[in-house]
Amino acid sequence: IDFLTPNPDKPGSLYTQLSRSLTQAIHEGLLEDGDYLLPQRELAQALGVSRVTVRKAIETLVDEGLLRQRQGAGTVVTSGGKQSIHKNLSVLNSFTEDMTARGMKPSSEWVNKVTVQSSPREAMALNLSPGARVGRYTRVRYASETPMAYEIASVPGTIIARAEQVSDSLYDALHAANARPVRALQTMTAHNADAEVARYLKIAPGDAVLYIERQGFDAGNRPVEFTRSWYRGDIYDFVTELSAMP
Ligand code: 16G
Repeated sequence: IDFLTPNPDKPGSLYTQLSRSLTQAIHEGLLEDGDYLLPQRELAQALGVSRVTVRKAIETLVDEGLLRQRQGAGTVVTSGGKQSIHKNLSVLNSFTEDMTARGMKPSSEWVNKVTVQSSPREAMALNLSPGARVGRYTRVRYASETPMAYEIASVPGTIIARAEQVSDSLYDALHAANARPVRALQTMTAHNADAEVARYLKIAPGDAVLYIERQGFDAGNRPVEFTRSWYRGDIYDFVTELSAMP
């Protein structure tokens, strides 16, 4: 229970600290759907804080839909609706496959689908000569009704000649062009959403997002995609399976 204990020397009121650490515990799976919290009085005692602090922290999470109070039965964890999406980093899959595997309905809202001269970044990442043509596919990616990521994918014009060839899934279009990525280099960085990204993801400017760049290579080792994605930091998390070197 120590990790939940608020510290008066740290910034933020005790109850916001407590509601934050409870949220984290739910997101990390330490507290799962259906788990009951200790009764408020016992929780307050165990944490060495007042009952008011505990009550306010719980009320905050009830408002956010992470906890529910059951008449006479106490406080239960209900991640309902705002469940985190876990992603296993070691599998090179598409957004469509990723969401389908989780029982959610993937969809996209197209922002832009064009064939243009590559920017220096794109040319560099795709190993093209400066200004060579690329297809640039800009979408807001939805999981069921929730905007999950804003994404700009660039593909060499030599791989996919006409932008209209891409309809729902980019990886399906690459597969059809015999260029589905089999290997990728990916970097992930913590960002704060700028106004544009925030608008597409329906979050507030400054909110946390995971910015991910993927450079995908096909079986012939050709760079076939350079994709920049901004995933919502509040509902999307990556899980990586690690093993010791042989
Ligand atoms: C994922 C990939 C992205 C890829 C897209 C294809 C990450 C960080 N990025 O969003 O690189 O282009 O899937 O998805 O996972 P699609 O086939 O559904 O269009």
